Amino acid sequence: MMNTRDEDGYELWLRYRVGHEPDRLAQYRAAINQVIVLGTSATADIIRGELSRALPALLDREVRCSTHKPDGQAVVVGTLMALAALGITLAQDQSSRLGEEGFLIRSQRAGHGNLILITGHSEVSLLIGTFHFLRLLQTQQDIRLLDIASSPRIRHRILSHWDNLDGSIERGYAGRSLWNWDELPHTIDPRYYDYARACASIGINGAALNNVNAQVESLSTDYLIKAAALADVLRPYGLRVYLSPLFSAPMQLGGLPTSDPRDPAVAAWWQKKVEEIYRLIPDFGGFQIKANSEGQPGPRDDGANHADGANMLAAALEPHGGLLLWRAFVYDTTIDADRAKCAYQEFVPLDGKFRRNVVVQVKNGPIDFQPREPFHPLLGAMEQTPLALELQITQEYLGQSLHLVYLGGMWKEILDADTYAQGSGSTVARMVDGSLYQHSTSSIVGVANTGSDRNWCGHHFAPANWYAFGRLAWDHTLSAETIADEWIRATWSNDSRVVDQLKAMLLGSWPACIDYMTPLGLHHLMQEGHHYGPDPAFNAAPRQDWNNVYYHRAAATGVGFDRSSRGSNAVSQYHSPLREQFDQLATCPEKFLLWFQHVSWTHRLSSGRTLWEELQQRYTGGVEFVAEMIGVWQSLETDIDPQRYEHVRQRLMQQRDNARLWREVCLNYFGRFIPREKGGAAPDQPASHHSR
Ligand code: GCV
Repeated sequence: MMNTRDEDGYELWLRYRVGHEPDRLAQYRAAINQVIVLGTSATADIIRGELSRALPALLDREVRCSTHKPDGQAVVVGTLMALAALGITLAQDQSSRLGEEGFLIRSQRAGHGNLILITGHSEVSLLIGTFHFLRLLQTQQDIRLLDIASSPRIRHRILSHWDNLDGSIERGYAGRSLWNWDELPHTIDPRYYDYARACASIGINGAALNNVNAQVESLSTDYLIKAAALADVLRPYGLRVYLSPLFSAPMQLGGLPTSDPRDPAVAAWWQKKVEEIYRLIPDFGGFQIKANSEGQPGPRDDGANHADGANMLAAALEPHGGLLLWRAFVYDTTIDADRAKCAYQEFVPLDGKFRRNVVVQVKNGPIDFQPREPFHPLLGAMEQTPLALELQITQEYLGQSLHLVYLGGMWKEILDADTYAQGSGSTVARMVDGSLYQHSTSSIVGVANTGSDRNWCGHHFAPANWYAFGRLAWDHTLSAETIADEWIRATWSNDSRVVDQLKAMLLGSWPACIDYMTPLGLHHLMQEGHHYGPDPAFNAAPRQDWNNVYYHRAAATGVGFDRSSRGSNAVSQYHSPLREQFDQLATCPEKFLLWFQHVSWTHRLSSGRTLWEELQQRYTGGVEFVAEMIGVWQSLETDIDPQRYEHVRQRLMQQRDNARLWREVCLNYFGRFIPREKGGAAPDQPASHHSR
């Protein structure tokens, strides 16, 4: 059947369309006659609004919504206390383990009917639970005997917006910033509410509003009032706001002669500033800060270290319950000539020296959000400091909003990676959720891919990554496949043929992107500046470690960065047995081969092919996958609404052309190092560059 109803993607995964299975529809209609939402708070109103929007659409009939006692088959949403006041107690009480945001969804017999109870300790937990219940309907689950208890595994689940105060977004590929700073605090764009809804639906509970490359004005009273207006919108949805301050603000904003964290006047300035923030935003989440990195000011400017800087800010936040997320994205190559080693060397000696409310925020890999990196060695190296995992949802190095690349698999690979910090089973996930070292706080941060584009993220498939981030932040044990399945059903269709085809596309898209960009452990081959498209020959940056030749080191002898014990010895920053595994050519996993080893072009890989042959095979395989995605997408034309279909089709064509360019430019370039008789390409004119 032709799907003609046009959609523009604005509704994201909250489209609420009737499913394809008639039996399920009958079941849902029987179970949901009435909806009762207890409570009068703003959050209770949001829940009422969401159910009144979703249920008639999903059930294709009206549903009574009230605050009265249930009669017959009803969904009842209320805190445990509110349910008790109505005489409803849970048959089995699991509430003690729920925490503040966890929820229960229970089928329970009461009086003349069957109830579905959605409950928890706080109203926000009810909102998250309500969205979960709606997800069950959106994904056509059996709801006859529900017994779900769910709590977040990670406490702080934050979207980080690299949004500038002038409305531009650093590494943003979906239009302008969502925050209209010029019009705040008076004009509240309705879109803020929809942003909050989308975040709450996947359990995100924090938004860092401004770029970590910070502008000092973000801490001025004018801007704090604007941030407070946003906080007021986000609060009933369970989201707190965070800000990224400029470390030298005491000088620029406060007129002090220094921002040395050891200077009492500097500490006092921050204390007053933080007090001002909490007067305006009583539930302010805290600061996320980039210091002494890529030109940002920091404590080292005054000869202090990262702990001095972090502790001074943390001390100001602590009385208010605020968190300090101190980024470990630092690479001062006077510390080590291998950029991948720098952060570890600066931070490991500081373990144990941070205040209780400091969290050190570590990117997933040691370089910078490349298509694939091994996990950052810091993630296995700090026992006494809670670590936040920073992931990048916006696809800076993965085709931005022009390529369809689902990142669920990448993030699972990182979360499931075993650091061996406390023997086997010491996964990154356990480090991040705090369970490995029994930390009482835990955090995960995703660099947002949202913007003012009508479809939020530029590409209609990019919200899959926003969604996956939220779902994994809530429960990192979910599989990339389960998350993809949910997102597809809610975003596109419940038709099993569509679901299967789209799932294969999503799950194959990240491996394909690695292959057509940076296979076998290659990294940092992109064009400078905008970071879109290939440029392996690039060697003109002001810093060595911004050059691509620094990373691949291609020569007649072979290719790859020797980080083994014979080279930079970055392998030593990993625990055994990884360190030994990565150290040897024979045992280094092929996916990280050229990350850790400089390998001869004629070296044979597990496929039986030489390295050079394998590289060609990988690049070609990646391109072929994109071509296949186009075929699959075209076969679904009648199942997808026309506007979204055409938009995605065009982007897939662009992705295919760009993937081909990556293959041509990279193989052409690397081929120059290989003698012709061994199959190398003739030295050739550089292939044309793609400008973004
Ligand atoms: C916000 C990379 C990006 C920068 C970004 C930086 C960071 O270098 O290219 O745009 O700056 O990472 O994470 O701080």
